[in-house]
Amino acid sequence: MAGLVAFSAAMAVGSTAIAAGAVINRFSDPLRDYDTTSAGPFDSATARLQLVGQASGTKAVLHLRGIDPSVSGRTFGAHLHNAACATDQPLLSGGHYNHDAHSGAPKVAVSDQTEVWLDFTVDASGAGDSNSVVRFTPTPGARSVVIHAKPTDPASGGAGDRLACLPVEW
Ligand SMILES: [Cu+2]
Repeated sequence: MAGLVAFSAAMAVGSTAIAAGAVINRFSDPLRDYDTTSAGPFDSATARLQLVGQASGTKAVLHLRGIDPSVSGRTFGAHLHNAACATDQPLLSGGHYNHDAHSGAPKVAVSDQTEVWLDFTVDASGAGDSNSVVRFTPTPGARSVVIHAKPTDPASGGAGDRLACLPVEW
């Protein structure tokens, strides 16, 4: 752990000044439904995403409410995606936000440290919460938190069909 702390401190030296614990951005809105022709568990759900600056990167915190409790106990994939969120347009959100790709790294790895993965499990009240800590600050843009039908496969980052999204832009 001591090594990890030292590494974090070293990383912070070269990064832009974002005060540790400062909320970079907070987004709260009803989810946009990707399939308005059929009923789904997220049709009445709302979501809130907070991005909090930390010494070595960002903590992303996701809260969902109003999910159909019939899916209680199920885990759904959720990720920060590159592009905008709009009703009935599941492909508009593009691929996953991957910081290797955004920073021009020679090799783009797929993991919960290069991307923002926010899988959550629905409780009996229809709520779901998750958070993720990454060692980067996502670059600004009009982006989406996309909710998927399945948990995230840690090898591929895939999580099945896109069900709904939360628009986020900073
Ligand atoms: Cu995704």
